[in-house]
Amino acid sequence: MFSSTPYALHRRLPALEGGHADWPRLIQAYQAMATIRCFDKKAVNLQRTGQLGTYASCLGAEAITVGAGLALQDSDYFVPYYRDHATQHLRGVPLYQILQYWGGDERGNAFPADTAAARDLPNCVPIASQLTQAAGIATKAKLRHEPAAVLATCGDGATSRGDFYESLNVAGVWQLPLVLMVNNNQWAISVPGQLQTASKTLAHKAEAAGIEGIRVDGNDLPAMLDVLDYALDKARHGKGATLVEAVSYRLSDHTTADDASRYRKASDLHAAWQREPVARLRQALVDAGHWDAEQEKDWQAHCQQEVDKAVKTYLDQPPQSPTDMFDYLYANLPVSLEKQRAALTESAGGHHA
Ligand SMILES: Cc1ncc(C[n+]2csc(CCOP(=O)(O)OP(=O)(O)O)c2C)c(N)n1
Ligand SMILES: [Mg+2]
Repeated sequence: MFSSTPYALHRRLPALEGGHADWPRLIQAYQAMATIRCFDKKAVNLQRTGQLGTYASCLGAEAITVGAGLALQDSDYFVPYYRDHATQHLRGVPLYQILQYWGGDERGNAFPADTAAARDLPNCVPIASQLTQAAGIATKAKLRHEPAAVLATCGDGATSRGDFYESLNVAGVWQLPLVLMVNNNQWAISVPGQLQTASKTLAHKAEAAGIEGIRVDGNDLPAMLDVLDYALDKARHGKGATLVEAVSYRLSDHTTADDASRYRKASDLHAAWQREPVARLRQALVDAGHWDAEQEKDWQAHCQQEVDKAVKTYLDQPPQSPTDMFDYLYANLPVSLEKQRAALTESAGGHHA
């Protein structure tokens, strides 16, 4: 059971005390982390070979994004940012749809209706704007007395935006069932943490809003589960909002459109790899006798198969209709766009309309 020491970094690894660990859940978490790492590598390769658009890697964020997926319940709401591929997948979005989204295809955002993802929002490109939307969903959940939590995520750079402070403020004053989780991966594109804020930690930003702020080692999956289980449960039971700062390190470029070697020291990157989350959890499972080399080999083969299947499904999709850019934007199209849609349909000779 997690109990918060204000702003101390919560950690569980490398030592996992045997009796208290939920081994089946940790194994499931490790498998999901290995799957998303395999997916991530393939997605970057697809972009490099012209088969995917610009892609934001989640390398180094696996414990955060998988922790979120496992701590959320189906009746909760998830409001993601663009490095949350594993959470989306665990909520029910197939991997091929995640590729579709990053391939610029709106159909990737039509999450399957029979999954938890159906209540979630798609990615929001303007930094931090998703947080005010999450506060709105949390307000709805509270007014309707739903026993549900809203989890919204963002990066460290997003915490400098007005939307972030507005969301925190309203979460505090209205006691919203909101958990706001920051993936502090130390960089906002080329801006390092020390140029982002003079705040002692990002979790301290909760203080002015009158809500609880917790710092957790974002490379430590069991610690992530402790904190998210606690904060989401608190939200579901009407006990208020939490700001979670998950401290990680972005092991990738910002996106495939970036080259981090131009501003990040190779020695910093090398040091960060020593703390990376996937190997850390695997080692803890192996040390405790809950994972071995054979299971690892089988699971890696399974991951590769799943990812290859997803890539094939993605590449085999018929092209999207050009009218999708209108049809996925509004429930009722404004008159001016009706005209543009009709003109497009006409110029396309009626194809795909
Ligand atoms: C309002 C707004 N300003 C600028 C951008 C361009 N932009 C995209 S990602 C990014 C950095 C965000 O950094 P952070 O919040 O730390 O998230 P990370 O990418 O590190 O996970 C910026 C400035 C944007 N998308 N929206
Ligand atoms: Mg960042």
